[in-house]
Amino acid sequence: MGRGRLITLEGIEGAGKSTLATYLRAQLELRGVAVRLTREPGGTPLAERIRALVLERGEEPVSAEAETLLMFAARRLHVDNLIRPALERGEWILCDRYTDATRAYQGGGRGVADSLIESLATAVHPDVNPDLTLLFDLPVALGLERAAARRGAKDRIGEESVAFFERVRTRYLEVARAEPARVRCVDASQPLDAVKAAASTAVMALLS
Ligand code: T5A
Repeated sequence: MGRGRLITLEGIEGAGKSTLATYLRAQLELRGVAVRLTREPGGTPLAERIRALVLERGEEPVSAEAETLLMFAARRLHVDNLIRPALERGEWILCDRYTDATRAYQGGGRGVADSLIESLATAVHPDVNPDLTLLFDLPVALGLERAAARRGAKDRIGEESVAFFERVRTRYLEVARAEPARVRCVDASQPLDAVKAAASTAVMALLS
């Protein structure tokens, strides 16, 4: 059995990642692929506890660097205990956010140095990088509107300013431009059926 595939889904809040992850899992399963749906921060019991810590609104300040380290601590648990073993069993992983989210949110949004993020990425997952990343891109106002319509209280990062999410979106697009072979940009402002078709085409290409 060959190694599985790691597919990551990225974008600002409300871009449609969770909706598309569920859809793509069903499409792959129809084709007989063993698929695991997971998310970051989180994906394992301990990493989910870090998620709760990093997203909760508490009294104690969380610096951008501390936030970055917590994201990578959760990621290492996720890679060691879920992602790498599943890939080695030949399973495909659909992961709702991965290191590009740290590049976009902590790097673009908060101004954490690229050198810190890239050295942590190399240390934490030198051998586990996405085969394909789907970047669901849409205007910030539309993403925030969709996210607000869907969910209740915002978490600590979700309550950031429009300017913050503009920086996040810009950084995501920079990552896509820098790595066109890995990152497929999907226009997420389209009707859902069109987004599903574009995402599905990109993922199914990995089967051939
Ligand atoms: N974070 C995470 C970091 O800062 N650094 C990191 O390294 C990592 C890994 C948690 C937070 O953590 C931060 C980023 C986040 O702030 P999260 O749990 O992924 O991230 O939370 P959100 O991105 O906030 O998740 P959302 O649920 O808001 O966004 P999704 O999953 O992109 O959107 P989804 O699928 O839930 O869709 C939202 C709504 O829009 C509709 C859906 O039906 C749903 O109602 N929708 C559409 N409607 C019309 N047309 C379309 N094309 C649509 N697509 C979706």
